Amino acid sequence: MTTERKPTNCHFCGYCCAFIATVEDGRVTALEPDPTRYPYDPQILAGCRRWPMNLDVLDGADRVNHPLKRVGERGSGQWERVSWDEALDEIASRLEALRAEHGPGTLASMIGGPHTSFWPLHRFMTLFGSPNNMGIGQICWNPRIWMDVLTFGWTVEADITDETGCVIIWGTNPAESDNSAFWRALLKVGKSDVPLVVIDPRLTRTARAADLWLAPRPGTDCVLALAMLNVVIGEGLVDRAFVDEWCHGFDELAAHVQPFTPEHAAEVCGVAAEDIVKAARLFAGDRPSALVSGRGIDQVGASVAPTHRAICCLRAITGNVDVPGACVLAEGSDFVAEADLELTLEHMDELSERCLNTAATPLQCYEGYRCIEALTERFGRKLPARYLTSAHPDLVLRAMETGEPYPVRALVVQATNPLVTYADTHRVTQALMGLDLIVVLEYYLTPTAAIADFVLPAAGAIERPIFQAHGGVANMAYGGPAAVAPYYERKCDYGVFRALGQRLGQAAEWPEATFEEAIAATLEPSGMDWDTYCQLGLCFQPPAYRKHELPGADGRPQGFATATGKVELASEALAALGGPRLPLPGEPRRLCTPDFVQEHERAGWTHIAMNTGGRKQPYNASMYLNHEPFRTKHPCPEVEMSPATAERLGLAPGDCVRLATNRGQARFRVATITMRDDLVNVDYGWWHPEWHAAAPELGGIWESNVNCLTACDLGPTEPMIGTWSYNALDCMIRKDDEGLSWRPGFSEPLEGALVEED
Ligand SMILES: Nc1nc2c(c(=O)[nH]1)N[C@H]1C(S)=C(S)[C@@H](COP(=O)(O)OP(=O)(O)OC[C@H]3O[C@@H](n4cnc5c(=O)[nH]c(N)nc54)[C@H](O)[C@@H]3O)O[C@H]1N2
Ligand SMILES: Nc1nc2c(c(=O)[nH]1)N[C@H]1C(S)=C(S)[C@@H](COP(=O)(O)OP(=O)(O)OC[C@H]3O[C@@H](n4cnc5c(=O)[nH]c(N)nc54)[C@H](O)[C@@H]3O)O[C@H]1N2
Ligand code: SF4
Ligand SMILES: [Mo]
Repeated sequence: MTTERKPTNCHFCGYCCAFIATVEDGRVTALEPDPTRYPYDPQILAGCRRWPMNLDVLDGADRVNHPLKRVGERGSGQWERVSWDEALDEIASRLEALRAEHGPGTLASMIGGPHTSFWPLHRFMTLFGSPNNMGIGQICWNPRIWMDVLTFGWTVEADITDETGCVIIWGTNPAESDNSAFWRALLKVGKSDVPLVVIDPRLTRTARAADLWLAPRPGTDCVLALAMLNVVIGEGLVDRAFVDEWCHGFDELAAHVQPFTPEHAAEVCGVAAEDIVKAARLFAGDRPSALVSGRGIDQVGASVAPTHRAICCLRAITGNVDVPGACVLAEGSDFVAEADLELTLEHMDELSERCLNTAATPLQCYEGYRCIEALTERFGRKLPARYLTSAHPDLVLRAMETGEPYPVRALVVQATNPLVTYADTHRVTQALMGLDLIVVLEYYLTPTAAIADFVLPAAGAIERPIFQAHGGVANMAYGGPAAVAPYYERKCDYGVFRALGQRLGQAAEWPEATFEEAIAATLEPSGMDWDTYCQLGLCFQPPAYRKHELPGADGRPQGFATATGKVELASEALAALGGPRLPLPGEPRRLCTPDFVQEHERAGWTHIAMNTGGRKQPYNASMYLNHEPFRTKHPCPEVEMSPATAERLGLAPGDCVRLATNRGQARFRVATITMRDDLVNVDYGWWHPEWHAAAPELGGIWESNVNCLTACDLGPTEPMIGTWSYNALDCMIRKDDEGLSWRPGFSEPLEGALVEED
């Protein structure tokens, strides 16, 4: 027997902590934190409940270990084990035939959160000729990235240091979502005399650490931010020197925010006017101020872009741009940019021609990308292209449903479980059930995998190398090597797309035989080799501050990578794409039509405001529900509300309720917490991994899956990016006497479990 100690990384969250694996004859027998490599933080590890599961996941009884091919009806749960060659040969030939019949756009893809590297899939899609990659861009990452780049010429990151004089945490709850150095830094701020302001309708653990907690009505943050601008300008708290020299459109902005008084905002947002004034004064104080925002304002539909724009303006006019203690503009990467790895730029014209977004979302499409990239490119930076052009699910689903403007007949799903995590489960399921070919790369037989034609076994952390680069918007990548070769017949995602690409005439564009070699080639321009990367776990250059003051080619300060060279308070770039120069709030999304509300009210339901998906440890979206210790401790999908709201609805903690919208229904258990009244906050991601994966149960997705209620259709979405809403929604609610079929730990479906909704 040979025993080795191998460096490797956990990848149960984006933090990718460093570990050492004890490997005996190719199998990992133990895992311990590695203090010699990045990232290592004993406090994070002590607070993390997930990493001890690594060995269970690595060799879990429910893992998919061999390629599976569907033999019965779609979703019937009848599989045949096939070899990789059989699977890849057949997938390639079916894709080739579909492309010949319908054109390259006929292949769509879906991805999820940052579980793995997605550029290999995107390179495959580019070379296949399809722009139809769907993902989480519009609702998770893009709104902030786009608005930062439009306003400042690149993305900004909060820079919380000893110099920081105030921190605002806006619509994010790192206490549950980000067990990292950042959450620990916030706890320190909370305990110091530096004021911490948290803006969240719920009194989260993050909000508990705050000196000032604002609990606005969901979706009204744009008005709140405009009112803060009104206070800063009205009270003369503006950083005059920065504004005069470096901001474009200040007078226009000043006139624009005049009607947005704190009193007006108090009415709209349901927050005391004094608190709005207080927050604005704190942020505009003498010392640098940092601001971090999150999903709470990323997923509010039409208001998302203007909210981010207003926040950008707030940073700018208070002089909190690229200075220590406030925020720092990231640098472009020294390693190969994601846009180059995807090969998207070389194929822009043909992709753009087939792009469904162009007419619908003028920023989130290849034309929009081109306009903005022309600005950032002057500074030698390339934005990741596929995320920022990702296809709108409403349009791709429509092309699946109707064949218009061309038929989308095939789908590759990588590291996502769209039957649970994408909006409008009924629609997604129906559209996918009608496809000719679905290929799912997974760890498990999820509900989505259950309706595939092929389920391909994906190698996970520890058995594949990791290169986490956040789309390359900063000069930072981290990760390390695999400790072992993939178990059973699992393959690294890269290997799957390369092998498929080779079968479809892409061989020349996949020169590196392994993901390891591909990472080494990616790192090369930075001067770091693979061995050094593995040893350090990190490739990073810290960004400089005040980069706009550095001399450009003509010896004058280089300014910002925008059309005017300044911070664009009034956005010329948005205006050029047909958008608004200045931020104005949009209408919230309504999921219940007036008729639907009336009819349900007559039957004893109550209409109420709804948020979904506030993060909770230890779960992640639809993952880890198959881990018995977690389920025993956190057995039920919950709907949170304030005690006063529960009383008004005649509910008590532990009661079961049914929620409904025009799209569908789902059931949850009531929990009461301190939060805004007349609002419910609903868990997302719930299914029963221990139930039958096959249709019609599909692992219980019809029971407590909040995305049975949501929608992604264009129209009520944000007009430039296409962001749909998971927050600032509405639903009908009533007590449900049937109870939940959820039990602590695992159980078979109960008699009467909700299979399809009534
Ligand atoms: N209602 C509502 N819906 C939401 C949200 C919300 O707040 N409310 N949030 C949205 C957001 S921000 C996001 S990011 C998405 C997240 O949505 P998803 O990313 O779809 O969520 P997960 O459940 O984490 O799904 C990951 C799946 O990928 C598999 N997987 C994990 N790692 C790998 C890997 O390395 N390779 C492969 N091939 N498979 C892997 C897992 O087994 C799991 O089934 O959900 C979105 N949907
Ligand atoms: N445990 C766990 N951690 C995760 C994930 C997970 O699924 N589970 N998912 C990962 C992913 S994909 C993402 S994108 C991140 C997201 O991480 P976060 O950005 O922290 O997301 P949430 O926890 O949903 O926090 C959003 C907060 O915004 C509040 N909110 C909702 N609507 C509004 C509004 O209109 N205005 C304001 N001001 N606040 C609002 C909610 O009450 C909630 O507390 O977390 C990551 N980390
Ligand atoms: S789950 Fe995240 S925080 Fe925990 S060990 Fe893994 S990477 Fe680190
Ligand atoms: Mo996300």
